[in-house]
Amino acid sequence: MAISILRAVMVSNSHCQSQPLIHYISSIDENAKRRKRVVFSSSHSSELNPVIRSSEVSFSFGTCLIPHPKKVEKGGEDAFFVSNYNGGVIAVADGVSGWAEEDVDPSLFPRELMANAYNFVQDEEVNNDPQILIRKAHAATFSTGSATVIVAMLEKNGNLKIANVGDCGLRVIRNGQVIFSTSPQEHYFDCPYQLSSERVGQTYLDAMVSNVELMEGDTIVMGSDGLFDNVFDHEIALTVANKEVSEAAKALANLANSHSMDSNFDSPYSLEARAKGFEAPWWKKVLGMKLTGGKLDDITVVVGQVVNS
Ligand SMILES: [Mn+2]
Repeated sequence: MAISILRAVMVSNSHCQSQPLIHYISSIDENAKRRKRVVFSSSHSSELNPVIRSSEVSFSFGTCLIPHPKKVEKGGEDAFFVSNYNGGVIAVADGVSGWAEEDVDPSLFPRELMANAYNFVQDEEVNNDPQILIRKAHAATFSTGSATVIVAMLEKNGNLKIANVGDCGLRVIRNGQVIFSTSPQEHYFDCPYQLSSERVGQTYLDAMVSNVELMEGDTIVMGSDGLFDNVFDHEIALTVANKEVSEAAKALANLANSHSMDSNFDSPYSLEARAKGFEAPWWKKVLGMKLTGGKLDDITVVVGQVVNS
């Protein structure tokens, strides 16, 4: 992030690579999770009349990460994890690329942050609160750098808790429509709120916190700005429709990747750039063209479908 490149770059490597740098899936027994919880009524404790409680839900996940074409070898500067803890926990962090100018590898901070967050998922003090998870993960991170971060934790009753610092994002899709969207936080164009190793950065207290009641069949899409700067919400809803989660994640990342390299595509990023007063390069203006194009970036996509567990 934080590099406002609006140009087309031809690269041959546009297929999805599933090489997340921090990518954990906890080893909860899937069979145990899938069993319906059956309880017996207290007044008539008869095994012939079990009372089936309203069912519990959890996420089924698909993920895809496509690094920036110039950062393929190192795997890019996004990091993420998914965990099956409780109803499911997902998080994405995006390293601020400006650190490269200070001879700091921008991928170190987000990777350590995600590794720490993963380790704190079951922490008693965290207690299913994504904002506290961000606090503890940030406090335990000693790499130099900074990152935007989003964390979402699903409870088995369907309550999704989200905490977001910066311009990663999350969408909830129900019946083909985006019914919930996080909003990006930024200081100014291309400079998002960010957790940092330095005092100037933001903290968990700056996180935007949201709660959404999810239902079986809902789909959530979490991603870095590389997704949301290149793909509109209506495209996200259309792309995930009727797809299995890993196919949906791959299709979204591929769509973001192709838009990011298309100098004629009027992307969410170019719309925002124009709204903030940025203009097209002189040669485009001479031709009567406006500022367009996708944004080259690391692209991380996590798709979660709410299923009965
Ligand atoms: Mn980014």
